[in-house]
Amino acid sequence: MYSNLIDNEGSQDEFSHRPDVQISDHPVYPVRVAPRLSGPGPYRFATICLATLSVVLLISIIAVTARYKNRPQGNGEGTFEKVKQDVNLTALITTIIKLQEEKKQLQNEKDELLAKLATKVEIKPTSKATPGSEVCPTNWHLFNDSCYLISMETLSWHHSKTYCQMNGGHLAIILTAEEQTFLWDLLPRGHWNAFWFGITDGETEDVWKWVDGTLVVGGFWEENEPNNHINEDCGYIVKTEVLARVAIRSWYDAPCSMYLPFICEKKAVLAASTDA
Ligand SMILES: [Ca+2]
Ligand SMILES: [Ca+2]
Repeated sequence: MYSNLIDNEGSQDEFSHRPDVQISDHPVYPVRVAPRLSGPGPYRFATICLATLSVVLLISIIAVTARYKNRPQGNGEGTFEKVKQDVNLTALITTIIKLQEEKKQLQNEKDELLAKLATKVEIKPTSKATPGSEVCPTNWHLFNDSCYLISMETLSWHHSKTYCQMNGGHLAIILTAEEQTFLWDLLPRGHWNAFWFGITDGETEDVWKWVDGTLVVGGFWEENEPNNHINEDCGYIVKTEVLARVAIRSWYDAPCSMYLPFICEKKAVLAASTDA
């Protein structure tokens, strides 16, 4: 109906069939005809093109989206670099573990060699010893009826204990201020010269015992020691370059696994009689 109303030809026909209207009385205005989408002509062609283009565009978007989703995360080069870094890190960790094992093995071998060496130390009283007097082997120092060795080697507390035992003694047991001062005077000064001696609270925390199993009474601890600061169950004497430090406040506790020189003690022997 609307198409008839706006149809130019149709309008003219209607007026021409009405006797009450003179065509000449009514100027005919040009009427713009609305484009009919379903009709033939360029509009229909454009519509088809537009629809086709939309479908193609839609298919393209779907294809690109699907392809993007199916791609692995990250680009190929980045993934390769990450794998390479992982491999390098694994190799580095393996090397560190291997080196740590070798270090441990070397330390054990060192301890074994030192222990073997200790069994071969010759106990030789000095030739000047008076027959019947107490004497000590070379490099051991006599005090009262004991001999003391200040080691040149460094060992863990437990290995130093074994070393002293294999030399016929034990880690030093220091019972008096005189004995403590005697040993202190033997020790060289240094930045932090520490020496294991025969004291531990390894069995029960804060119950200090000598290596012969007896309880420690008193002692010559530095102020605020022993403090078990980092799980410290073995005792050492320290002598530094600070002259204000004194023998009777020189004990510290430390982790037993530390490698330090140490002090052995054993009974002095009687010099053999030279009488024929
Ligand atoms: Ca402790
Ligand atoms: Ca301590």
